[in-house]
Amino acid sequence: MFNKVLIANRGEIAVRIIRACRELGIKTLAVYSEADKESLHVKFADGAICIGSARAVDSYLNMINLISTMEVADAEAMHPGYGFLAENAAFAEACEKCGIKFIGPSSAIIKLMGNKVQAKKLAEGVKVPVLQWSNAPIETETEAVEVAKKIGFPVLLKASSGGGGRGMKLVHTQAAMASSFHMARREAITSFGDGEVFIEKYCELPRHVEIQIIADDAGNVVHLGERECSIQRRHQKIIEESPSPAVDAKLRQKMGEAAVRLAKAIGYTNAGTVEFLLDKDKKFYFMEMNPRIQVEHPVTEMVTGIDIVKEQIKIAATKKMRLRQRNIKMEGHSIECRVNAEDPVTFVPSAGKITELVLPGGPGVRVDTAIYCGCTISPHYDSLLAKIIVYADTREAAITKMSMALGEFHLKGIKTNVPLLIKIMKNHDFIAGKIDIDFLSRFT
Ligand code: MV4
Repeated sequence: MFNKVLIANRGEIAVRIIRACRELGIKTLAVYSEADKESLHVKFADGAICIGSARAVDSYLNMINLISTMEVADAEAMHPGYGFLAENAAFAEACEKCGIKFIGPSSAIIKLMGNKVQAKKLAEGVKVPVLQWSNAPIETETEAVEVAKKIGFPVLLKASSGGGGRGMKLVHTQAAMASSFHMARREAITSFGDGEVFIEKYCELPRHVEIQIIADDAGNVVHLGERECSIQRRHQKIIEESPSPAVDAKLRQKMGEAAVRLAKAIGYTNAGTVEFLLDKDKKFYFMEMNPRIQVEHPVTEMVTGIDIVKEQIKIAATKKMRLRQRNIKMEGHSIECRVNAEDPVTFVPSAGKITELVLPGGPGVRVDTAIYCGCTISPHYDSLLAKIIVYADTREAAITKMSMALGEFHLKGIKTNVPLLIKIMKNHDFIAGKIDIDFLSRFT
């Protein structure tokens, strides 16, 4: 096992990783920006080193400072969490070259999955369903029109190096294609430094359902079932649950096996998530693979009893895991609500000092957070304050428990989206499990 792990992140996920390390008997080294001197992850870790100023590019995204900190402090491994450098192939490669274990898949896998055209081809190769597409990058507007006519409008233009919904253009008619094509290409160059785009059949009002997988270096791959993540705004999820109200045991097995096939085909290691769209006919289509721990991992932990972060660290250290598919059982129902520092109506971020704080608790209530009474929420980072996760026998009981937990949440000093979350828990479509990726835009 590792002696010391550096946590290249902040906030609740840094605290989550420190807890996993401590259980495994590993020393933890936090890094922090000048804005985070008083942060909980700094107080929790065995040691902490300042790596730069408040702006993320100067600190949490500063690869040179991070690598030299690991060298100086003698950390053998680094956990990137999510966001920041978690999916940066160059950073993973730099760690590999310096003999520092990056806790996640190899840089080659991160690079491979970063290209959505390659990822789709690999998925198709192992019979994982994909939406009808151009089968290759699109080079000219003439080609774009031809392909779109063959597939049938509406279609989506997507950037090969995009992902997470960035760099997509919906095209309804042939007349709109030329300008959309050039716009998509230009945006892809500015945002990702890569103008490659492709075309995909547009899927209307799908659900976002993703499969958690875990793989070791000995070729063992398991899936931990699905998460329903349809309740989102501008690709920021706010409520996730497991199991999905749309997925039964048979569909779960099909989606799980598809995710495992893809992971095996590319020699994936460590934890990962295979993202699917699920259409109204309950047909599923591969979208992308996320090579990182995700914000919403706790709902899977609650229904499977598996500590995914500990598994990540154990696999990185020993190359092996003890998980086998036949031993993995999903039981009960879990829901996560993301409490954000933002206006519940306008979604404008809110920064400042938390002057009063009471967190919910009781049986089946878990709160993953790095906030405390008296702490200051900086405007420099994302607005996630806390994740409230509940566990109960049934979905209905989980919704009741979440309503109670949200009611207990009391915070003064900044605005939060808790009033919005409380409203959603009372919504009849939500209660009936009738949700899709446009739920929130209809709701607000
Ligand atoms: C789509 C789609 C509809 N049709 N592809 C956005 C995230 C990225 N992983 C894929 N995304 C989408 N791809 C086709 N062919 C709709 C979305 C989409 C979406 C997907 C999941 C969760 C939220 C979303 C919000 C808007 C659009």
